[in-house]
Amino acid sequence: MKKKISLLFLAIFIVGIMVGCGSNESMSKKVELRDEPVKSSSDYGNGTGNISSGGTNKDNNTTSDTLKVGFIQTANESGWRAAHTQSMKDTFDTDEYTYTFVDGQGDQAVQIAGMERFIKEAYDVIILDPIVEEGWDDILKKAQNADIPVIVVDRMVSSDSSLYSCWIGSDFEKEGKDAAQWLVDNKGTTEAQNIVILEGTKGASAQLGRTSGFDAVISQYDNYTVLASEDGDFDKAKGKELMKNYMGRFDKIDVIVTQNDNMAYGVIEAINEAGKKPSDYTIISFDGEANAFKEMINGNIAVDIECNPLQGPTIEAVMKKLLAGETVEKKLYMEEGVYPASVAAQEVANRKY
Ligand code: GYE
Repeated sequence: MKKKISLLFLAIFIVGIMVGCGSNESMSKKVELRDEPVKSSSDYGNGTGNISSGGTNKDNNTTSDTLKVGFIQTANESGWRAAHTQSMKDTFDTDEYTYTFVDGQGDQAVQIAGMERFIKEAYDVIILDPIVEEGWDDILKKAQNADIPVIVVDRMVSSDSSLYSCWIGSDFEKEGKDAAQWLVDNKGTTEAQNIVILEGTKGASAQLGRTSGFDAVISQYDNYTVLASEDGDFDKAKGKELMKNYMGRFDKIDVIVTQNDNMAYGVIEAINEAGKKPSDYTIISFDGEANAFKEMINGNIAVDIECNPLQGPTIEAVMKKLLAGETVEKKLYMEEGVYPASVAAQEVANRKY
């Protein structure tokens, strides 16, 4: 009997949710719509001062003659992410567009629900930043059947490229190779070097590319040994825990590769708390946040491989071409560089995120 009653309650609850999904307000409980990024990129580091891309923004414009652009973000896990969200807002939250932002909250199901919503409400364009590469076929087909172009940004989907209009982002494989090449150029090919790697979110393009690119180069040299390469989820606290774990497990660590700056901040804290010095290691990081440049000036990070989050204007230019019926590149890479600590002091003022 008890079981029957609880099943009944469960059924009422599920129907309640489904009915609720019809209205924007209830939908926003699951697919949270946020006008503001929760934090700016400066909130993620150890440094102070607001160095986010800034810009003036207005409330959502909902007149029918503006182009409806829906953007689905991954989450708000890093300074890089905050800068990316801000760049999109600066570009699209203007009089020219009706701009709706969905915070994916690190959950692919929330992202898919966001896509469903934009399809149902007949948006003109959907911009998707997929948390992981797998699992997009069905919803992309749905968007295609509804004739809504989907621009995939930052991370990639593994779906057939006929299912979306184009992709704009970073060459993660190259970033991984650049990191390893810098290491080989600076630490040589004879002295034994033990490496630990802190990987980003499993299955995310940035994790996959940075891991395989680094491995492709470093595996050619016998003096480099990867002791461990484990998941830190692009998260500062998880990165810190993982670094503590590595220090407990391995006696001799020479090189630490953290697949984003956020995890590097956690790594630095873990090393300091263990009574050691970050400068005793070669720490390689990715993203190129201003806070990481400050850490390079402090001697705590050796090199940062840039990953450019300021994609809004590039995405807008491609979107306009697409809507004008022009052909666009199926894959478009952002420009980015490699910044060793030696240039950090002269470059830090130029960092926009
Ligand atoms: O490196 C990391 C963020 O997908 C390139 O995601 C992006 C990565 C970036 O959380 O900081």
